[in-house]
Amino acid sequence: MLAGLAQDRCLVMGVVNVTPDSFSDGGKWLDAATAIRHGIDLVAQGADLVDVGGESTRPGALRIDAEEELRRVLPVIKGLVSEGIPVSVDTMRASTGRQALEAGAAIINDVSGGRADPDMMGLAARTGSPIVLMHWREHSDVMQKHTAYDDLVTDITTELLEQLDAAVAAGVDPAQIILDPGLGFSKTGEQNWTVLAHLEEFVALGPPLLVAASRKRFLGEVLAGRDGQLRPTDGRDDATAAISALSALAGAWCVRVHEPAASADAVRVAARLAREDRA
Ligand code: PMM
Repeated sequence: MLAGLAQDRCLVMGVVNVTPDSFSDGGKWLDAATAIRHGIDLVAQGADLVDVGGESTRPGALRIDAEEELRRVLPVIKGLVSEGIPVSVDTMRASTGRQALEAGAAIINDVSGGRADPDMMGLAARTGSPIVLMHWREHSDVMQKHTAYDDLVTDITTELLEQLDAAVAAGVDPAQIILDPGLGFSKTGEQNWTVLAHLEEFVALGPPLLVAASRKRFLGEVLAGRDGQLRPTDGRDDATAAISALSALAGAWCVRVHEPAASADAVRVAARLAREDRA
């Protein structure tokens, strides 16, 4: 059992972005009290845990400094932990991760998979904290210039396993590692669909798999109107829930979503269906 969370079905992680500029909810939860209330609401909607992040990673985003990141996330993590809510901290910085763990966070969610901060793997090793290692090539300001692959699924797998090997070499317990193919990070819209079509291969690597498609641009593209306009972010939650059902059926450990209600139902449907003998 990872981070004390049940594993009889795919889990649902709700998102609280304490940022002014995240692509779908930037600025909505910037004040700590509002962010805490939102996290509590996500759990009421069916989230099993809440992911708290202070640094936007949308394509083109610039980095903020460590003090500002900490100022944004720490009160929110403390507030949610005091409500008994399992929290993950979405950070690429070991210093932020350390303080978040001290404040009671249960999981480190590092979108750089340990590549951005050389101290991150050591932190996970020392604390025994579960850690999400996402497939990542470059920081958000330039990541979309790094979408060339010889063979998409093979290359992502190879690079993810390099990150996993680095973690284990640094002393991280393999049982505490979660992998994530990193939808939208150094990937084009088309490439995201290819990744989703091969989820079972990522599940077969062994570690629990996190899938985070929620509201991303490639969903806006597939839902575009006749005029070619992308479906706005707040109209992408039904498609997100569809991806949650498909991810759960493919064996994902967890889906990361902004609106948990429909995904919480979707993962239960998938779990029930998975129990049927399809021979
Ligand atoms: N995507 C975003 C943020 N954090 N974490 C993981 N593990 N995987 C992701 O794909 C991921 C993430 C960007 O989306 P947001 O701005 O809506 O939070």
